[in-house]
Parts: sequence; C-alpha cells; structure tokens
Amino acid sequence: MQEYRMLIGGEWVNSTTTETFADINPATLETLALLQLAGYKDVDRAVEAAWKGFKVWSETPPPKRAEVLFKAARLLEERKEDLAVLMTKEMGKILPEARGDVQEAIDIAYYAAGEGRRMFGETSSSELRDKFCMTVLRPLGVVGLITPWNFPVAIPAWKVLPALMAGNAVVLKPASDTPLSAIKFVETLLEAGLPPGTINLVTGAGSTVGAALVKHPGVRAISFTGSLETGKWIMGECAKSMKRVSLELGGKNPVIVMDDADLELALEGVLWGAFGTTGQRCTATSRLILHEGVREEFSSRLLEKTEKLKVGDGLLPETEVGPVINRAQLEKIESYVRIGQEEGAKLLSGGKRANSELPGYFFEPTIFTDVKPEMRIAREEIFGPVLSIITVSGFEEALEVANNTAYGLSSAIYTKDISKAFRAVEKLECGITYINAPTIGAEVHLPFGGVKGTGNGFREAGPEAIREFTEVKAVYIDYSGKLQKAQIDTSAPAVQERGTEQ
Ligand code: UN1
Repeated sequence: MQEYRMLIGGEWVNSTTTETFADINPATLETLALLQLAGYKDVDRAVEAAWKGFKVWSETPPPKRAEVLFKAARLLEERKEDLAVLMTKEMGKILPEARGDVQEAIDIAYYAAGEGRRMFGETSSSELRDKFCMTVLRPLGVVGLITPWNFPVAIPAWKVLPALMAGNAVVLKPASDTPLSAIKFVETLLEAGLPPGTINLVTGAGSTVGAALVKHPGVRAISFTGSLETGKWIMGECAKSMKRVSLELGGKNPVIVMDDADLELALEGVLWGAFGTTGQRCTATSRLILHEGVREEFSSRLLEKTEKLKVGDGLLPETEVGPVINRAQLEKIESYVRIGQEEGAKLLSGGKRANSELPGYFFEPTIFTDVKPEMRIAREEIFGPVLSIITVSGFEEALEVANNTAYGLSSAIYTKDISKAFRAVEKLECGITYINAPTIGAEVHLPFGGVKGTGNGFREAGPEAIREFTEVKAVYIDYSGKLQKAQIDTSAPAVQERGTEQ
C-alpha cells in the first residue's frame, strides 16, 4: 500500500505521531493509500516553515509570483485527466464532474495569476497641500486553509491560489476523506517553482490538526469551508486570538418554479441542481418551491426523470449519480429520511440505499412532497441526494418560504416574467441568484459566498479573492518639507499662491 507524506518546508515528511490513516474509495471501499496522521507538533513545524517561506515569497514581486501560478495552471491542464480519475476514485463524483472540478482549479489558477499585474491600490488627494495619499495591498502572513471533501481540488485551489498571489504563505489542511487529490494539486505548485515553505500541507483529523491550526498563535487568518457548526466554533476561537476568519458554511438552496416557467428547462435544472454531485454541494438544490398551478404536472415529470437516474461507480460511463462520501454521511441521510417521514412529509421517490449488491455508499435520489417550511428536512442541511418539495400559492409566498432559512448561499427562480425575475434578485437573501438556471455552477470570476448562516461577509473567487487574503494599508507622503497637522491646520487659506505661505 502506497504511503503518502506531508509537505513541510519543501520536504515530504512523516508525521511526528508515526500514525497513518486510510483513504477509502466510497464506491468500492478499497483503500487507495495511507496518509500521515499529523499531530500538534506537525502543525507547529508547518507554521514555522511557512514563516520562512513567507519571507521569500512576500518579497517576490506579484508579476513574478504570477509566473509560478501560470505554470501551475498549465501543469494542471496537462494532468487534468489523471487528477480527475484519482478524484472519482477518492471522492466518488462521476468522471465528467471530476473533470469539471479540476477545470475549476485551472480557471482560478489563470484568474489569480492574472491578478499579478492588477494588485491595484487607490490614490487620493490630501486635505493638505503638498501631500499625496494612496493605498497598497499587503499580505497577511501565514494563513491556514481548511478545505472540504466535496470539491477536492477546486476548493483548495480557490483558497490556496489567491492566498499565494497576494503574497501569503500557506498551511493547507485538506479533508481527511480526500487528502490525495490535495497532495497531487500541491505537487503541481512545487513543480511550477513555488519556493520551499511557501506552501505546506498537513493531513489528519479536523478535531486535532484543523483545531491546532485554528488556535495557533503564528497563524494570521483562517479560511474554512465546511459545516455551520464547525464554522461557529472556528469563529469563536479566532475571536480569542484576533485572527481574520472567512467562512463558507453551506446552504439550504431553494429553486422557485413559477406557473409561467418553461417546465422542461426547470426540470433539467432541478434534477442537475438536486442530484448532481449526489447532492453534495454547498450550492445543491435542497428545496423545490413549486407553484400550485404546476404542482401535479411538475412533480410527476420530475419523479419520472429521477427514477431513471443511474446510480453507481462514477468511473462507469453510464453512471449519473455516484456514491456519497462515507458511512457517516450515508447514515446521516438515512436518518433525515426517517425524520422527514416522522414529520409527515410524503416520500415520492427513493429513500433508501441503492445498489445493495455493491459494497459502496450508494443512496437513491430521494424526493419528499408535502413538505412544510418548518419541518427539519426543509431547514437543515442534509448534504445528500434529498429534495424537499414545498407547494406555494403565489410569488410573494414563494419568496417568503425561500428566505425562511438560517442559510443564504444560492437560489434560483424559473419564470418567464422579467418583473418577477428582477424582484427575486432584489428579495432573495443569499449570495448567489440564478434566473432560469440551477443553483449550482458558479464561475470563478464572480464572487462566491453567502449571507446569514452561510458566511461572515467574505467572498471567495472573483475580484474579492485577493481582498480575502490582504490588508489595505493607507500611505501618506508629505513633500511640503514642514510639519503639517491634519485636522489642526484648518485656518490656512484653501487657495494660496505658491511661495506666499507663512
Ligand atoms: C461547494 O459546493 O462548496 O457553484 C462549491 C458550484 C461549484 C462550486 C460549489 N462551482 O456549484
């Protein structure tokens, strides 16, 4: 069995605990590799190495940093297929989607590299004569990045590449279910010429390694994608040490289908949004808010299409829905199906394990109807192939139901009425709204993130990506050659002939 090491200070090293853990294929339950189970000491070593890396990297001019990122983008392109196959084995998503995941990393690599010649500040006039003002962007220092398993390459890339572009050094802690994809991604950065220590990677449990990173006094910022519960804990810890923290914590994303919608288009969108990636996206459609005028027709057509979806190993070309990530997640989904039934929702399709003859963690695409907004299946993030249908009698009620959630990441509305579409853009409380398109599929040059329980105001990707990982410094340059006192020297005439100053 191949054993992988962790990256600290440019060296691939064993953990100080000398323990390892297994990386399991969720479709076959085969062990793919063994990984280092890091301990607190490894986090200390990684942070120390990162500060050494920071010294070199932060003094490298941004356009030169960009050259490394451009090279990494090209390497990722060359390795796209290998990475995608590995990802399908490690995480379960079907191969076309795994290719999409790597493509998202390639896209952000080019995008972040392009920022190398666009790290602009602003200039401003001063309130005083012979004085110039500007802002410059400064890196934060060493940043800790904690990433989830559902986008094993794309999400590490979203965080790592803008952080590096901004001049930071990184300690990456990938999800324990998908460390290998992260290791392969990091290898491309090293080969692209990133100096030692600039990126470090530690593998192990979130409760030890992740927590050690969050609490570490040498880490200036944490960027985390994961559950609301963990996010709240991280935010509390970061408050104690005044660390910057940016959070992306999932959703309960609604699609509104109005009675004037193109139903075929909406059907395709709901199917892809709810069951693409086996429902394991933060942006997945988990609530369908259906106008009563199209309830019967839409539900029955959706049922028909859902029952045809082929669940299986993501490497097989006919598979449309892969396994869920692990046993705990499978059991969580099962428990939500029970909860839904106990709450009085009606199971329209699915609701149980699929392909029981196979060893993997397969679950049938599941639809509940007669769901009420107050039910737990309509409020809590399940993170699996489970869709709840809530019927409404009009547009205003649809908006109200859509907003009746603790989360606020993505949302969509299918309608041909332009007024309703724009009103939805105005009123839906979330970071992303799609018109006549599904809730999944955000592009890397637009900001990604959400409101309420989904996040704390930061956005990833897009123009905001650099902002997440920089501080703005205000700079004043006084070329008057004398002491000028802001807010005090107010009696000086506003207009003065040069050479007549006292
Ligand atoms: C996530 O699920 O955390 O918009 C990220 C999308 C993808 C990214 C999802 N581009 O669905």
